[in-house]
Amino acid sequence: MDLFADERRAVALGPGAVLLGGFALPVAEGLMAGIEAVGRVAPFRHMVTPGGKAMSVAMTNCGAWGWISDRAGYRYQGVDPLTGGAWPAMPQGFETVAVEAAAAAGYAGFAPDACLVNRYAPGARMAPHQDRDEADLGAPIVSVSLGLSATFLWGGLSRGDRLRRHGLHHGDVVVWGGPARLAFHGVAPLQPGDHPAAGALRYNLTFRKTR
Ligand code: MD3
Ligand code: FE
Repeated sequence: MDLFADERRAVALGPGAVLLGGFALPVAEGLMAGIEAVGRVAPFRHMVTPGGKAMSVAMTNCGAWGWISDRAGYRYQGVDPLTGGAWPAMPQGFETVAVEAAAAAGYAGFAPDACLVNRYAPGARMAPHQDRDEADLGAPIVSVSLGLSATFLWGGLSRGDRLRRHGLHHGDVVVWGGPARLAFHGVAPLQPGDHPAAGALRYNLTFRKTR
């Protein structure tokens, strides 16, 4: 099935970064149901940074590996520290939309083994950072935005590089690979709102190949 219908926009945000506007809209309802199912097994929680502060974004994971942060640092692990059990498997439709988006952006054969699920309430933000805890930096990261819109910030390979802003909306997918893979990026504080599918919240799925 080709989800990349003609009316959807593919925009190069910059070298290696491809925005597939609305790519996940046809499956958004199923993704929302999957997020709810994941949250029942591995509850959303506010992880603590190595510096000891709780993150404003609530997180959980699905797939074989999950990203966690605590006083000891950042890492992927196969066991949820909150429950002591494995992370839930990726729900129906998660892997398919990520693999199809990657292929549409030129990355055939993307095989994600982790999906980090971020939940933003009004005021939640993500400070600019690099995603570099994955062993295979040749694989892209695929992000899917759901619910309220957010202002995404992204810069260059150095922390000091100027940040550009881009709105990310319900159903948007971005594939970050090649020269964009190690770009600094973050999310501005979420503005209050009411979304038909997500109420006062924004969700973001990031699919990663960690090994
Ligand atoms: C650019 N999440 O989970 S998604 C993260 O909206 C994260 O929750 C944000 O940054 C969010 O690590 C942004 C867009 C994104 C994800 C990964 C990237 C952009 C990226 C990796 C490299 C470069
Ligand atoms: Fe990130």
